[in-house]
Amino acid sequence: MKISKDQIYNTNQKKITQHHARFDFLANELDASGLQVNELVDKLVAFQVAIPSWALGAGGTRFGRFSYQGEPSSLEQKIEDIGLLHQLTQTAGAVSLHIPWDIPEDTLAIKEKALENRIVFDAVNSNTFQDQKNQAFSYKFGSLCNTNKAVREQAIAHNKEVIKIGNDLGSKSLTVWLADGANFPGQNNFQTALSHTEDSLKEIYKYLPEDWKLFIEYKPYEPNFYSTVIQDWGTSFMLANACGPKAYTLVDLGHHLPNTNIEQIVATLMLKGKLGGFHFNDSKYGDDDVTVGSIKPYSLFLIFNELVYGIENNKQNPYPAWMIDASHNTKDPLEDLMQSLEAIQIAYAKALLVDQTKLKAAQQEHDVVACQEILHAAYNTDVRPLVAQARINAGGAVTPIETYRNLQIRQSLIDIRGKNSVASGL
Ligand code: LRH
Ligand code: MN
Ligand code: MN
Repeated sequence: MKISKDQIYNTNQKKITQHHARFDFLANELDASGLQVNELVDKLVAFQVAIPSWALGAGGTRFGRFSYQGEPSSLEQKIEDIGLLHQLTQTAGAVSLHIPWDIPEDTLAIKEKALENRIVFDAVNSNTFQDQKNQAFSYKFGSLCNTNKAVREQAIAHNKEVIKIGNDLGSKSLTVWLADGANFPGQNNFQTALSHTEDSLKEIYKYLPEDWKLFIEYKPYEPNFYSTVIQDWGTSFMLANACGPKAYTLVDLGHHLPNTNIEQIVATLMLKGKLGGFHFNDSKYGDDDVTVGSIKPYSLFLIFNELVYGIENNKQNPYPAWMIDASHNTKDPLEDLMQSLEAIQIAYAKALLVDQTKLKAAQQEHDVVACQEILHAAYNTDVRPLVAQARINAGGAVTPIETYRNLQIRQSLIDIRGKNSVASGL
């Protein structure tokens, strides 16, 4: 199903007078402080975030999963859902596939479906954290780190296969996240596990097409609760350096121990030109995968402040690949993703407001209070009219969730797909 441009336009008309009043008020203020409002809006229009193929259905925990009606049950339907998100928000122009959860059966048909929905293929994700049917060896005791060479070879072969699938679709990057680790002390030899992982990643790297990137994701714990081989950004960074210039670290916001200074990690990686990819979500305790900006919006702003600084100043760092990596246990996944996209745009817009020249001067003067005031001035600005204006300029909805509800999109999806459809994935 698709939303017509007229439907969006007509719904927008009910909101547009109010929006203009809010936008003009903010634009005047920003203009007075020397900001180029049009440039800000253009930057927001250009900011696109990939939606993972596993985020379109209801997620769950190991205690249960409560399905959501009208869930997409094929990759085609998932791409259609991303198409809907993109029509409403104009921010979700890419999909990130997880293999083998979402193997395209007919590559040409999938490419066509994506094109129809104006969706491009972002990073492809390999999966060596679960055993698949008809697999010769188990990953129970690790994949790329396994002490058994045959297991490592199987995991390397899978990654090569994922690269091949991605290449056929037009992807340009592979994300590797490993669950490899140990549940108990003594189970693994740390050095052996790390060496095997490095050697295996180098094998995968060798197979990477010239214009591809390899993203190495880290995570401190889970599913292994004593140690994880690629536990932190330092390990990922070291492995990326060992692989070569096309390998980068991927930061997932939920993959840090509580109170980790993620913005500092971002700054360090960008300075070294090694921040390749980014997974957005929010977290209270661990890898909670809750809606972006729902728990720590100020942290998200501080992280974006470093991203904006890095994009501006660290030409040695490629433009990062953005993806939402969240799970939807109680909400309509599409509504949840719209909330996440809005939170990302808000944090980005606020970071764009930071007066970098003044901040530098205040830092130079050791004026700590002024430094903090400059960040607060940006953070406390209500930038929602800017974000809405970016959507309007791109042909999206002034208020995406309200429009989605008014147009009764979920009901239409249930009518088409039924109440009991189930999405593949986590
Ligand atoms: C691991 C992870 C990784 C993906 C996804 C399913 O926790 O963040 O990025 O494989 O979850
Ligand atoms: Mn992730
Ligand atoms: Mn995760």
